[in-house]
Amino acid sequence: RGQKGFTIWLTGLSASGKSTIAAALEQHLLHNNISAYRLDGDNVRFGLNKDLGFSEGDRNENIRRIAEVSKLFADSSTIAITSFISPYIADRTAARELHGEIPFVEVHVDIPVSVAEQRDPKGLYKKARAGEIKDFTGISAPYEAPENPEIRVQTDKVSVEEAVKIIVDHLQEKGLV
Ligand code: GGZ
Repeated sequence: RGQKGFTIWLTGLSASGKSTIAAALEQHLLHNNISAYRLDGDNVRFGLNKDLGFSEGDRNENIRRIAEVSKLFADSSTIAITSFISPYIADRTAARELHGEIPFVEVHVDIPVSVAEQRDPKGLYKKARAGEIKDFTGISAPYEAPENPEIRVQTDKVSVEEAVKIIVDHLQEKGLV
């Protein structure tokens, strides 16, 4: 039986742990001979979407293009793992609708803003508080949490390994892997 492609869509604040979970999940799938490819800021925002910033309109377009690309990967029988803040419900809904029959697994990488701000691995929250970065998600730009995601992982409570297990268990339950 050939592998079926689909999309695992991570959403959450900066410093929530999306990229770390995405990388660990990708490794887990690859080690099990399941084709997976991760889309994140490093390989999308510096290339395909380097013309886009962080205004609401640019984020809408960022997410629209990422949804199109993830669908192409899913069409090619690969599991696309996307790791972007994707703060607007309407954009994530559009991404889901674009996928049509292709499964779309939304994962809320959930963390209180206060905890993300304490972590602040890149000092971005500090800069946002100081007004040096404007429109910063959670501080001066909105984050619209998913109302009904397939999966929610609370990264102030579970480890990366536990988060990966929660996601993989869900995929197995749904017969996706
Ligand atoms: C939020 C910003 C901003 C602003 C730069 N707001 O922690 P990071 O650094 O590595 O991840 C954040 C990343 C967010 O890009 P996305 O493409 O995921 O955003 S969206 O889905 O909303 O389009 C952060 C950095 O870029 N960054 N400026 N103003 N995050």
